[in-house]
Amino acid sequence: MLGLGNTVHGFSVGLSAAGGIPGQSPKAIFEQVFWVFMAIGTLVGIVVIVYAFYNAVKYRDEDGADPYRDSSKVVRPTAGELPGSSGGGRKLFLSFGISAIIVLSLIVWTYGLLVDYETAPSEIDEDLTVDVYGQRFSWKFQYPNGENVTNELRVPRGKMIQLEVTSTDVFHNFGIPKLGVKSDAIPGQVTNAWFAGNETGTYAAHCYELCGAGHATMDAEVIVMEPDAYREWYDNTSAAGGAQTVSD
Ligand SMILES: [Cu+2]
Repeated sequence: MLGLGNTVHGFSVGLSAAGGIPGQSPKAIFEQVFWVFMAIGTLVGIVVIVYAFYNAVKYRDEDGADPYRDSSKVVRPTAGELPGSSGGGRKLFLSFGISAIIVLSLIVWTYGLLVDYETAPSEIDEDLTVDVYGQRFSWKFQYPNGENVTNELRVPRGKMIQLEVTSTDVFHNFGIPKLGVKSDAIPGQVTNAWFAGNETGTYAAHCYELCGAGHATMDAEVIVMEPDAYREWYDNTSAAGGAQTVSD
């Protein structure tokens, strides 16, 4: 179990490292789970459908040639009886066995990944922890240097960003669909979320908890910037004492 967990951990770190991002992006984890389930589901579906067609053709009714028409010639199993000595028992055992192995492996593997998901990456820069406040009907982002921005979150590309999400009034839910972020915003409670933007650009964030008449307009922009441009912006925010930095 431990060994498997480590393997899984190594695999997902390897995947996200390929994208140039330290730690694991939740989006990458869920995409991995989705594609593995999709592949196995498709494979099992093909096997079942092909086998069903094979049997439908093999045991098809050719006029007059069907021995099962004559019920006196058919030996039917009774309730509670395993299929007879013609290999049916082995078939039953095999299909149950293979199904159990597939399902149990998927459960263990998925839970291994979700444990990783629940653990915040340790490499997050303290500078990149942003407090997110939901309030009817806008989002306030507060940076470690005290800078406050409403409805606009700037982050550097290729870095893991930690969000500490809460609300100042009612339940909200902060989500950035394209970046795989979705987090409850609950008054009196802080919910952690983390993500990384691989490509620069502007992404839409919305509120995903019906919170009143302005819910539909409770949107924000997430701007993924080149790290240098971000650093320049951050160092010149009013809360960082941008004017002083210039006079230094
Ligand atoms: Cu809301």
